[in-house]
Formats: sequence, C-alpha cells, structure tokens
Amino acid sequence: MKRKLSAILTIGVATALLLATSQRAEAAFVLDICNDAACTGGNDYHLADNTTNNTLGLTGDTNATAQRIAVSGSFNGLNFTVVGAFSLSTAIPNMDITWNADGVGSVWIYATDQNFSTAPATANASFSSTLTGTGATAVATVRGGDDNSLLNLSPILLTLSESAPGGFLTGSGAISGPAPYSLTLGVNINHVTAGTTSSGDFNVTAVPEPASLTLFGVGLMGIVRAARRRFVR
Ligand SMILES: [Ca+2]
Ligand SMILES: [Ca+2]
Repeated sequence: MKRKLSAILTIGVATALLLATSQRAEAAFVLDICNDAACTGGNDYHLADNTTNNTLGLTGDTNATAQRIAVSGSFNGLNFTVVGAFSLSTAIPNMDITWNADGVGSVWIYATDQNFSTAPATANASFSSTLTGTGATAVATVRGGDDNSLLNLSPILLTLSESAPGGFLTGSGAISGPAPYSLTLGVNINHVTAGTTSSGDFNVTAVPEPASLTLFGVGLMGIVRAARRRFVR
C-alpha cells in the first residue's frame, strides 16, 4: 500500500516537473493595440509574436526573439513605440510592457500569454511612468488568470493608475487558476493636450501560493520515500 502511494506521488511530481519545464505546445504570446478598452467595433490591431501585421499605421513585430514583441507607429492620435513586451516563463507569469508615446489620443495595449501552469499564485506588479502634459494618464491592469483564452480581459486582478507627472506604484492580485491559464497585461495611455509625452514600464511577476508549494512538497516527499525504500532493499 505504501509502495503504491509512493509510486503515485512519484508520478505526480514527475508530471509537475514536466509541466513546469515543458515548452508551450500551442501557446501564443500576442499583443493587441485597440482604440477602445474592450477591443471591439473594429480599428483594433492584433499581433502575434514574430509575425507581420503592417496595418492601422503599425509595423508588425520588429523583435525577432521569441516571446518578445516590439512595435511602433501612429495609432488613434498617438505616435508610440512598444519598446518591448515580453513573457519569460512557461510556468508562472513574468511579463512586462515598456512604451513611449507623444501626440493627443488614447490607446489600449494588451499583452497576453497562455499556458501558465502554476496556480494559485499572487501577481506582483510595479508600474513606473513619466507623463508630461495636463490631464495625461496611464492606467495599468492585470487581467484574466481564470481560463486560457487570448486577450483575457476579465476579471481584472489589479489596477495601477498614474496621472501626470507620473511616478512609481506597486500592487498585487490573486491568480486563482485553474491551470493552464492565460494572463493579460493592459496599459491605457491617454493624452489630452498638445505636446504631451509619456513613457512607462509595467512589470508583473507571480509567486506560487502556499497551496501550490504544499503540493510540490508532498510530491518531493514521495520521491524521497521511494528512493529510501530502494536503498534499504
Ligand atoms: Ca475598436
Ligand atoms: Ca518576437
């Protein structure tokens, strides 16, 4: 009975390790740049990693590295550059958007990645921005975490709102899962007066909740028991 339990635990932890280290099977890292918060009604730009989409005044992905997207152009009144959007982990979110912009207008930038395997987890966000111009705002959000869809806009896990002249903010939100899930980082840039410029860096890293760590620990104990039994024999 004990041996069977150890075998089950060993298989469990092996599966967990495989999930944690495996490459995305059919996942996509994508950027959506929209003229409305919900990306509906047309005039919204969709760009998958390492693809070309030279429409709506934008350039397509100019960063050839996988899991990193850069794009620039003129869109909905703003001249802007997404200097870099990235997603580094296959297991637990580690994502970032860096931008700069001028002009008068408003855009919503969303970066989504899929197939994160660690849940529950806490998403920890930091947002620094520099905004010139009366009334300029930049609002960063972390969204999704509840299913594995692209452009996963709901629920909103946390919101960090900056007004001119900008500053540095942090916040956190709960990713409940279940795994696999997608996460979407959003930045709404809003310039209302001529001559406004803005730049910012929005970063999100997640850490597993104790429940995930406990499961992992139970799996490791199974491996230790199985190894010890083999050694004693
Ligand atoms: Ca639209
Ligand atoms: Ca790329």
